[in-house]
Amino acid sequence: MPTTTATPATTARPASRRRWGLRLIGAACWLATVVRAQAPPAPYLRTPSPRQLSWHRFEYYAFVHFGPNTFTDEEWGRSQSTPDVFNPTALDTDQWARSFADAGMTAMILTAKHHDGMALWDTNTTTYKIGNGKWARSRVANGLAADVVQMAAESAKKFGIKFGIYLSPWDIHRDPAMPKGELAGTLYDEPQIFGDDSPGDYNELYSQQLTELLTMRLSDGSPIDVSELWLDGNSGSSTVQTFNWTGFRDIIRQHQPDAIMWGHQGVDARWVGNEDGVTVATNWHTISRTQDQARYSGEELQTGVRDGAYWTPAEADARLRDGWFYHANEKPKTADELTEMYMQSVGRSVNLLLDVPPDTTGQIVREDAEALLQFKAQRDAFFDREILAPGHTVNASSVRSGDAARYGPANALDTSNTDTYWAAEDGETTGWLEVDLGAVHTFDAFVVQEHVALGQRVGAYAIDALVDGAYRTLVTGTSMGYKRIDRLRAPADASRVRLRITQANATPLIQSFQILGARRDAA
Ligand code: FUL
Repeated sequence: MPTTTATPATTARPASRRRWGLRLIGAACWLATVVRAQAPPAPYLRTPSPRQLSWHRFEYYAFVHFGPNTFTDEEWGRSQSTPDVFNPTALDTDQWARSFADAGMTAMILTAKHHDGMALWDTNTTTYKIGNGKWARSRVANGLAADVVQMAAESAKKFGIKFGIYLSPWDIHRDPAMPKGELAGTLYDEPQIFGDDSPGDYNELYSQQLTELLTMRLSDGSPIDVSELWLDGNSGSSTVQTFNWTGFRDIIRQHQPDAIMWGHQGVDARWVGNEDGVTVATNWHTISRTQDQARYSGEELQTGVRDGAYWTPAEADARLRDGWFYHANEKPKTADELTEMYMQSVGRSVNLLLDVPPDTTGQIVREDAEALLQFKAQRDAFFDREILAPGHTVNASSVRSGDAARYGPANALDTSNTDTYWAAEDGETTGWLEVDLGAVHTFDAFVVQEHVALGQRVGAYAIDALVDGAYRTLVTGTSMGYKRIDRLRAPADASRVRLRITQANATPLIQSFQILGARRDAA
């Protein structure tokens, strides 16, 4: 092999040029380090869309089941009543919205159409709408509003809460398997197109209903703002109808791009698998099936799928009373019962949708509004005991790039900022942060949050307290996710507390860590 001889130009490179070369390489390395530290950690697998991220923060909101069933004292009316049945004596949607806002709820979702098919808004898709009933006709004749969906949307806006719509895909009114003898020969005897796949089929009707609702204008001319579409997966019929979920999603995206599409398993949020407002201890925000695929069981929906293919977090729907619609013989749950429900839904990273049904007057009854307020008082008293403050001394096993300002553990104590978090060094999947409380404190609960904007990573964590000179484990948890509330069976006393991430599939990013209890010196 011929040997190569260095050319004079290379060997005779002046020393100053070599120095400059070295300096340049050094500067490039420094710049690379700075750039790496400046760039946030890479997202881990699935992450929430911006609409899902803001929906996670809604946490707790109201379901409003209102319609013909309210007046017939049923849960599943069989589409046998004419719209005259809808006759609230003192409808007040402002009272609904005010009650929910006062109760600390962030939104309300109204049944624009339940399974019976009667529309609560002024639709062109069917004669089976409250607008054709005596109540609405008399209101309109007197210059009063009679479109309940529009009225409720306006009230939500007025009281600063979000507004969502339940539009039942299963529509008994159009279902040939559900006889409607009472309506035969009336204006409401409409074609039975549910389960038909010919042109003009039910998917078209449903799409039109969605379009009408999502493009509705409020009475001041402003467009309706819809935060969530609840596309119930239930049916009590033998008729098989294949829903055009993709088409429905496209309509929702086109008209209300920020709205969450809720269904059995998606698109944006999934059912939690039961109607009790609770989930199991391990609950992942991801699953691996779409709305078009075979249905997961209730148990599977509760748990979700770790590292699943889609970010489809769970929402737990539940009732304040026994039924979804108002029945005079039922009682609301107590504040204690609601707190338990909340801890097993919101406290396990799942949103809580609590049904509060108006009665036949068209208002939320006083005992329900009071139950909600008592529950709020209990919740506020529980959370309003935050011991940690940004000033506390906090250390961590490691900090990403050693950049304490951007990624240090003090970020986790600043609960007001949802953009900052403690990040362990890249590549580390376990680690701890330890807080020095400065003095012995008594505490009984913790709140921890992952920075889910960059994915769900943590699979196991523990919380320890320094008792008599040694660390004792008080809490062990699994999936962390958006928010976990851990309560102790008995209060603990300690001056140092440690959060340990014992398993994660990627470097943990902890958005917040709170300790709840009583300051001993203040007690
Ligand atoms: C279920 C329905 O069948 C109930 O009537 C209620 O609307 C509940 C929220 O969803 O699937």
